[in-house]
Amino acid sequence: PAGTILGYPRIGRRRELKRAVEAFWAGTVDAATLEATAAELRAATRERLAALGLGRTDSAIPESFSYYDQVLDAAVAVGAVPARFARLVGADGTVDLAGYFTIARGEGDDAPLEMTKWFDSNYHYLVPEIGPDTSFAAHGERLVAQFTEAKAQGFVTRPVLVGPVTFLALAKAADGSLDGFRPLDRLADLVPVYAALLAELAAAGAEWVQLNEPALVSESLDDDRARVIESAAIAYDALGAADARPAIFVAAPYGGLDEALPVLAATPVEAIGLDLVKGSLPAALDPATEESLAAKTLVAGVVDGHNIWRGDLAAAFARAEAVQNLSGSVAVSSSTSLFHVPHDVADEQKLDPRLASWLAFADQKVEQIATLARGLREGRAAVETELAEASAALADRASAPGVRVPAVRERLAVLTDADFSRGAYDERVEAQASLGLPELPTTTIGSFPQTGDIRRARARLGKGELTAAEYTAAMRDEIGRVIRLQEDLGLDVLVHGEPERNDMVQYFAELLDGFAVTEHGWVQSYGSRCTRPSILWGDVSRPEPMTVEWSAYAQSLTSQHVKGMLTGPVTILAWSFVRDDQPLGDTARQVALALRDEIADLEASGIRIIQVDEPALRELLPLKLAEQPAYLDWSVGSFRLATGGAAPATQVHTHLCYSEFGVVIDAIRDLDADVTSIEAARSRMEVVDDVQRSGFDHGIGPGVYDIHSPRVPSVDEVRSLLERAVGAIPAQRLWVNPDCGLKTRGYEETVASLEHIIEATKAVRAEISVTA
Ligand code: THG
Ligand code: ZN
Repeated sequence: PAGTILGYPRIGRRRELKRAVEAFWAGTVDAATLEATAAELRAATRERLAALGLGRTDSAIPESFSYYDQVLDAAVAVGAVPARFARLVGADGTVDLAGYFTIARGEGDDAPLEMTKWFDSNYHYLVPEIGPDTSFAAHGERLVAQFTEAKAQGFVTRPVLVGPVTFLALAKAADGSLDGFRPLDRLADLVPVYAALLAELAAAGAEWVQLNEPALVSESLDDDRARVIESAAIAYDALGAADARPAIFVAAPYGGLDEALPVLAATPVEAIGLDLVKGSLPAALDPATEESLAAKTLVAGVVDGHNIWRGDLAAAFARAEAVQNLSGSVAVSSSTSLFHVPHDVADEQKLDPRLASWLAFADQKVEQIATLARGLREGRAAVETELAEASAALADRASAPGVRVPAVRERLAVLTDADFSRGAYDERVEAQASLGLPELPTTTIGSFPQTGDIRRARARLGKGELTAAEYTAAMRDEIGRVIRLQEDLGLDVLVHGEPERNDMVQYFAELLDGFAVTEHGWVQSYGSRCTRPSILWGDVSRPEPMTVEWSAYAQSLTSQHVKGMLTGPVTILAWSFVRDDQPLGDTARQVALALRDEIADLEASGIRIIQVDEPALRELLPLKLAEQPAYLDWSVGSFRLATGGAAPATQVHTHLCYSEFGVVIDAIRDLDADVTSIEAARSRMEVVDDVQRSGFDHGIGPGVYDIHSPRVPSVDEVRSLLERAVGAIPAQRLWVNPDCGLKTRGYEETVASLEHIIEATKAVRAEISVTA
């Protein structure tokens, strides 16, 4: 048995690809230079993976590079370029690098492909647009070139591509498609194109190809699950029957295949990848499935590709051994691609060595896989030392100071239902009347543009070029400017603008006990953008107030209300690497208690409105329906625990990003925030209908300005959005705000947009008072 991985980080150990791609966009390097940087990165990755124990010539190393996104790569490989970008397709049907990035990022009035979350991860992919007339044509040039490049380097690697079922299941119907059309309707047209791609790869000498089909584990797709599974049978029966092709490895990360396993097993594919971290081996298999699986290679995903823990290697070995009962041909693998984790723990010289010994980033995981594969080959005794070392690290972690803090645990143990409730909403509305807010109050989500000056000040603080006092003074200046600007604009509820925050999660992680931050632990979020998730390793508590000084300072500058701004427990978990040794709900409640104390301190300092953001609430929703109620229970519960101590007269706000609210609208209602702001500008207030239909009866601020684009909405545009909202939601409960924070925007468009929002609000207020 060999070891393999489903994929490897592609942005580079020091984000070399990000830098090169952004330089290409800026016009400071040409396409050939970018191609050369990318080729160097791929070459270095292959050498590194071989050095860590993957085979050089047995197709164990995946070609999982992407310049921007693997779903866009698949769209380009099958020629599915939206009509508005037809000009980017050359005479030979290919799209060059510049064109590829244009599809990803848009140009002029041509909007980019939409971006949305990749399964239950923090990665965002580009959504293909497929209509009844979308033409498909095989363009395997890049796949073939990378395989050939590897061969010249002395490797036989394994090309990787998003599979046809997942590609279509993740696509959206192109504009103009008839009602009821689904991209999966085009499966029969797409499969021959995949067959042609396989033929090109076989001709180049590829022995294996990996087709990623995570759609087969999800129960949360737009398409009916039975249809998705049936599509897999059709696609892989057809691809299996193609005469010139490499061996096919279908990988199914992010969960168990469950009822899709017998269907996939019945197709002629040569290998199936099982996620044995999120999923498990089926307890009982029908004889036909047993027989089919016995004839295939089973790729046992026993090393977690989605977290950074070294974990229980002996247990992973036992799981891999169990797979050997199903087939004589087993490979050991990661459960998912490793692109969800940073490169190498060894890069983290400032991390506490004890904590570092509990961790495994991508390179450590590859070593673990190589160890397990050797154990299967040579017997457990051959790897006993490595298994024992991992177990010892695990035991050390369990008993280390800070992992279990009695005072934190005692506080959790005595919580009662009353701690999760703020009392009747109507009574809170009455108590909050003293806030003296106008009808249709205007506000922003929290952050104002992070200027170069702000970022430079933070960088200089880090390098010791600014003292803490100088940094604080610079941030206070900025807060003063932002407060004055909002007063001049005529906003009703002000914010301090969050200049002091590098990131809405990392800021809190750096101030809470139980977290560690990394130096180089970047993971790709989308395109060239990365985040550096903090490591939540121990019991969480708050040594001292985190935001009070900034908020109180801002409040001291104005007679209007300034919102206190916190990040909610679910989002803090979702955007960190979270401990795996206790239920997420327990961890979330610890974070919630720290935030609860912060809210009490904000109240004591005179802050009357406090926003607790939960943009990731939808993001962590499990793919399996059976797991969703428990998730919603702990996630909503932790928000209620964080805010449950706020006085009735304190107005609690929350903010959620993304517009797919249908699914979680009940959960949003259960949060019981007094006011909820949500994205709506891009979905043209459709969300208002969702809100109305659900009977949501608290304050709501559907965003009237799409901050994801530099475009300034006109007064009329905002006014018509507001009129639509006023028609559906009583004016006493309606707030007016942009649809997200302004951090990534420039000042010019921010000011213009806010002016238009305020003018539109005045007009609508006048209309209401006339009709009233
Ligand atoms: N913070 C964290 N995680 C997140 C988001 C966040 N995950 C989901 C969502 N927001 C992802 N969105 C972004 C948006 C912008 C960037 C990254 C993810 C970004 N990153 C900078 C870059 O790559 O150049 C680096 C930022 C930095 O220097 O800290 O712009 O808001 N935790
Ligand atoms: Zn948002």
